Amino acid sequence: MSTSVPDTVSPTVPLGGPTLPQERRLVTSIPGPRSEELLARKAAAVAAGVGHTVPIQAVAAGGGVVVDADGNSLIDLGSGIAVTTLGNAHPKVVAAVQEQVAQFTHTCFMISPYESYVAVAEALNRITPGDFEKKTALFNSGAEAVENAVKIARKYTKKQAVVAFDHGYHGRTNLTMALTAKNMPYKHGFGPFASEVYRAPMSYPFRDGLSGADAAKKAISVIEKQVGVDNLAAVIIEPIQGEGGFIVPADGFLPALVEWCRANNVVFIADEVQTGFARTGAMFASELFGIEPDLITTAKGIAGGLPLAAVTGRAEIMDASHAGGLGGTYGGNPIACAAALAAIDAFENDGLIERARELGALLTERLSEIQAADPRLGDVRGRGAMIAAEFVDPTTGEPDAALTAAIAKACIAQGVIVLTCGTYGNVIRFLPPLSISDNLLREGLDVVAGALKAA
Ligand code: PLZ
Repeated sequence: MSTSVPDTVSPTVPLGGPTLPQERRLVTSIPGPRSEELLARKAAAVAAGVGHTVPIQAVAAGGGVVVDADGNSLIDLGSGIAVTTLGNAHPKVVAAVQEQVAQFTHTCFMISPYESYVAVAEALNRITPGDFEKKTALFNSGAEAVENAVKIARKYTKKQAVVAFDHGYHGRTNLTMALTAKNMPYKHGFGPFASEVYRAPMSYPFRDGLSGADAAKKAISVIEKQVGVDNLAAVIIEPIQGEGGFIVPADGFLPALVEWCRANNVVFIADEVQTGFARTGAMFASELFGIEPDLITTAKGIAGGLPLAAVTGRAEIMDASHAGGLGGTYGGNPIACAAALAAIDAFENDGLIERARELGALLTERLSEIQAADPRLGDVRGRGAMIAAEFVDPTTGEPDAALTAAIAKACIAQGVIVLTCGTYGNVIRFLPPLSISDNLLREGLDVVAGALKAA
């Protein structure tokens, strides 16, 4: 079943959802006057540290577009950083939220439990990889899920150290800043960071040229020599790194790490906050590498845009905490849970995994064409609707962050939302909503190709 939205042009701009005209439409320059007005208010009222990539005032979004207050319609190739995988204001999510919000908005699950939280836990236990008994706990953000996965792993193993990887990203709270590799903008000046966090080398085939087995050997040697298995509670890794540059590890790297963890009483945590829920052409990216993590952290795509996050994993590990040891006021909020149940229903039943693969094929084919004609595009990689282009100086292979920034800026000015990423800032990542039409995606990629040529 295809979930692509027809490229219909309707004369009106409804309040949101997939009935928006599916077109790139620029009626002012970006930002237009109404967006400028909001950005001036933002500068005066919002803390300077909170940045923005696209200088618009968003008023509606759906299908494959974001519409601004000036009437511009931008092609969305970012999904609000891999969140609106289903499509913005997806009708199933809208209906579920509307029904729940009129029933009750909050009781606190730790005070008076309700059914939807339990149903989300049951669904996650069922759809995450691994045919073993699982349990789930719900939280509010990806970072909070990661924090709790580490707490749980420490409690279970009675050990303290945690290993994260070069180029890894796990959040902006104190522990997750420590786990995150990149200094600017995430960590600079915000220390001291949490202790007992160590870093191992990642498999990065485009830059290290190592096989998965050799890269794993190198990482394991660093861990054994610098941390020691008797101190190590958990290894945490994104199966495909997100913020770090959509780095896909070489075949065999992840299975070797999982096997080593299992042999050494180390909890293997897959951070699937960015890769989860059909994004990579599988329900979870772990499946693409044939691994069954002990714990999986999820967020972003889980609830169609509402804030929700989860830790799911082996029951004996998840149950290691004393009663009352896990929780939070809002974790598993009933509105977010209603949205998640609707979203998971769509992920399972509306052909979205298939759609992610189709979009991945389209992205890869077009970007490979561009690469064949222009050696500044050094690498095209990713899976499903999570594809990246890494830009380099063709003579030295050095990362070209300036070129990357210029392309992204030109795309946004022409009404195409693209996001950059990568430790070296030289990667453009494509994370379209799965509700985008083929034609809109093609048009967006044409704009990217033009921007590269002009840069
Ligand atoms: N783990 C793998 O990708 C969030 C960060 C955007 P939160 N990635 C987007 C930014 O600049 O802050 C992310 C992730 C992975 C954890 C997180 C953290 O998720 O919901 O942002 O806390």
